[in-house]
Amino acid sequence: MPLCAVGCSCPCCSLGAVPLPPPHPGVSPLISLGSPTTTPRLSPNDHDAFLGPDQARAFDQLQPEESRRRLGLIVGRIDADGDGSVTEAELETWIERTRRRSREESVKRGREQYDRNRDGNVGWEEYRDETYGAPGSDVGSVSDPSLYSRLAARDERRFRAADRDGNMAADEEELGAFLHPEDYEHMQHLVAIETIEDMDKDGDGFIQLEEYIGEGGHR
Ligand SMILES: [Ca+2]
Ligand SMILES: [Ca+2]
Ligand SMILES: [Ca+2]
Repeated sequence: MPLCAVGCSCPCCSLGAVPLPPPHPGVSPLISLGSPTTTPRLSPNDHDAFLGPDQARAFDQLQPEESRRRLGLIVGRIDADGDGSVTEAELETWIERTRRRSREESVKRGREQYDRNRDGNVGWEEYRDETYGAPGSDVGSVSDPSLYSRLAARDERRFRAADRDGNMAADEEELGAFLHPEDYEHMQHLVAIETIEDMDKDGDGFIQLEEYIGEGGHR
């Protein structure tokens, strides 16, 4: 997988200190730790995967020199066998570890925010009341109440799908599936449904080319 998109202005693209690899027999390294020779390629969408969302945001605030220095340190950690090159397998391991760490931190924040009675689980009503307000509560500041209730209904559907034991309380694993359904096999059908709902602007149940282009075709 390439690392940087040509022309990307993100500080991550100061990976100019990390040249792309020369042709290599057998396992091809993705990154060689040597003198800069090539403009690296990293899709902006890969920044979160590579750094994790929190660190990616932090890197956005850095001066190019500092981000280059820190990225060099990170690349050294990705190079697990220390041979000076990063292989696809090493990068996959790194990205999976970054995703897992980000998910764990997100779930921890979710529990702190939503588990109001501190029983260790996030009940549906705890989440709903924290996010949308209790039924009948004043939502006067909401400009579109019908949208509000649609979003709540959609969240409830996802919560029920994540709540595998059906007790309407999300333990750590269930909260992970609720907050990050894309990472859970049993949530994939719902991810597909939600994606279609988001893109199917005319509600005919199909995604027309124009609807697709409108959502993601500008990539
Ligand atoms: Ca609770
Ligand atoms: Ca449960
Ligand atoms: Ca449509």
